[in-house]
Amino acid sequence: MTMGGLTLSVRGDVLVAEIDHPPVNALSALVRAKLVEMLARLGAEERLRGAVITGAGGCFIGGADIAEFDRPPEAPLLPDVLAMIEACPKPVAAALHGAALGGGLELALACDVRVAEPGTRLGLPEVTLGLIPGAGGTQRLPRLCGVSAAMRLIGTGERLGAEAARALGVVDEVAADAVGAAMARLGAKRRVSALAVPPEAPDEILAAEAAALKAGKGRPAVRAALAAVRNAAALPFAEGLAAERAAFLALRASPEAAALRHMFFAERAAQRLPAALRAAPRLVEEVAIIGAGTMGLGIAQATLEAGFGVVLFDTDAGKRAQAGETLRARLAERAAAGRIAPALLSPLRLTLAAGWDGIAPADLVIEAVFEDLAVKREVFGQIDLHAKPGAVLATNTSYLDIEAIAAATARPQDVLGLHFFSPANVMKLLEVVNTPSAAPGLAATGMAFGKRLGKHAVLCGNGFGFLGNRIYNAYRTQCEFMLEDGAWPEEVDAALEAFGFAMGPFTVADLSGLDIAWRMRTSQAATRDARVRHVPVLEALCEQGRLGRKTGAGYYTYANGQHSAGSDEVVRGTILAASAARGIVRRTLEPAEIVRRALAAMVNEAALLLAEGVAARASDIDVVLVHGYGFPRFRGGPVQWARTQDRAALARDIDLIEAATGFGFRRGPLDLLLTETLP
Ligand code: T1G
Repeated sequence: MTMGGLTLSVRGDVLVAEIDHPPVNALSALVRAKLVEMLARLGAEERLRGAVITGAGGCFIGGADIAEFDRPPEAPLLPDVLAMIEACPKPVAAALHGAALGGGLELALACDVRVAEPGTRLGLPEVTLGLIPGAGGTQRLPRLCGVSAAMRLIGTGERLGAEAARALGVVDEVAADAVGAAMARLGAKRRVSALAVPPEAPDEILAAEAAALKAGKGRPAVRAALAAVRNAAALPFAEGLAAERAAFLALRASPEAAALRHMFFAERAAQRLPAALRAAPRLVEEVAIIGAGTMGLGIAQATLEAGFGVVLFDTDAGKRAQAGETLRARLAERAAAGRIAPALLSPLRLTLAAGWDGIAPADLVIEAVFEDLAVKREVFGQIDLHAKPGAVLATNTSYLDIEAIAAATARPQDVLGLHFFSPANVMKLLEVVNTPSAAPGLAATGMAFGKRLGKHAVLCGNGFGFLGNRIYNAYRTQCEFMLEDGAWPEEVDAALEAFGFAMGPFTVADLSGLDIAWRMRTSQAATRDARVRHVPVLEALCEQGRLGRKTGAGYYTYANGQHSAGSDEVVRGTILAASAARGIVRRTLEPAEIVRRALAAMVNEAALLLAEGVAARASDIDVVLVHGYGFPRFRGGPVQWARTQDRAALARDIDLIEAATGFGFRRGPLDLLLTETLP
């Protein structure tokens, strides 16, 4: 019998309750109500000796319904439903497969028996949403696996495999027929809440706590989760449960939890192409990569690790051979560390092409050569001559005009931008840059390829700097204005790192090398409008040989790989000269002003990008900035941050940056950015 959300059937004398609530059987209010009805039926029918709860489709239960967290809690509450399972006089088992996460695992922990199919992933990932388990997970899990293991699992949100869960005592058995095995195990009630927490050496617990705090960067949810788990060993179950619930409800209402929920849904929304671009992607199995430099190597590694065949071509035979050795060594290392399947190495699907004809079998060709339009056009002329018809021709350019590159071929309809971020085998972001001349399915092919690489692929229009670099340039330009206005590099960096950025803009600039921007700015100098405010500090530092960390000095000085706490007299002298040349009377900038001006620059540029159609949706911008530019995830990205700000204050901040920028400033449509909902 299907009750919408739950299908009941009777096998022998056991009631089988299959949760059927696509796509992940989230424990919505409907499902919770059906579970209560199921328990009533179990108790009422004499012939039934117990029940097995399982999930339809690809997983057991993907968790509580995250979409419900923006609304007031709705009865029956999950903790109450789980209490009813434990209070039920008849045994209830959980048969797990696919994923048993969050509230899903908590439901299983409230059962008397847990059996998992091989391949099941189990976990309590609530801290990744700025929460803690809110349905008894922090109290029941330690009673099965001990406090230190529970701290590691709950404090990091990591997921366990079925065998590891059995070894920890979290599941009783791993069986291919989890439902059958669970039925066989139905016997006396075994309430987890009645178990004692296994005793452990205090230093075990301290070590686990320290590790989880470090992994979670000490975020509030991690601290709360660890405190809740500690309670399991210190308080009676009911008290520990009440404390857990109170902590959960407080976090659920926090801006950080809202931001992390926003990121969860924004990452998934980014996978959805606008209707006009939705089409079947082309089949891609063989990928040719042109250029065996840092980016080409990183892209090749990511592509091999995702199971594609790779042809790597570089005109330099030495570079090609070296690249082959490096790739083989890297993948062997990754397999030995258990990060990739060893089968990928036997045999490694890597071919080093000695000539352009080697790219002929490729379904996708990715160019990763020097960032110069003439060079890229020349390479695309060759690709056009040798790639098979129907192959997708992609450029890894980070800001050049895709259409200008495509024009070097006779097939612009097959040319796409695939902007990877360095190191390409590590960074999760991929900008998929579409052009108006692209054939149907081309963008879909890029997005599907990115997803198979395990990346957050985000669709972009073909505008200068696409999404991330355009916004980051606006942010960094505003920060350079602040140097002239009165701040030192270390003050700007410190304010933005306190906000949550992994590194401030001047530390980043030194790390990536000032010469990248120097080359671009020098090339643009002749055509730059003299009325546009331009801060000449970076060029002045480069002219003094200060290219950043790699030369031992940039905005900071470097010794033994560490950067100096502050800027030195050379940098300060250069900045003072710039301020004087512009007639600026320097003033102190407080951290709050630094943050608001820097963020306003991002928000304003985001509004322009959305209005220009370079961004398909506002939340895509958050995915780009969090996954490509170190924007703190717990803030949810610049758009989510802007939505939490007082509108008038935000408008005043944009007035500030408009005044600081002067000629050429373009104000973006803030309302459009802040009211757009996820399509
Ligand atoms: N709630 C609502 N929607 C969810 C969801 C959830 N828990 N999980 C997934 N979805 C949607 C998702 O938005 C997408 O929607 C579709 O399902 C497929 O997701 C009380 C408080 C289960 C491993 O953190 O890890 O329980 O875009 O693309 O790759 O203590 O989804 O198609 O419209 O990710 O096959 C804790 C989150 C919640 C697990 C499946 N649980 N989900 O991966 O599909 S808080 C989690 C996942 C909680 C309790 C606490 C994965 C998955 P759309 P997908 P997938």
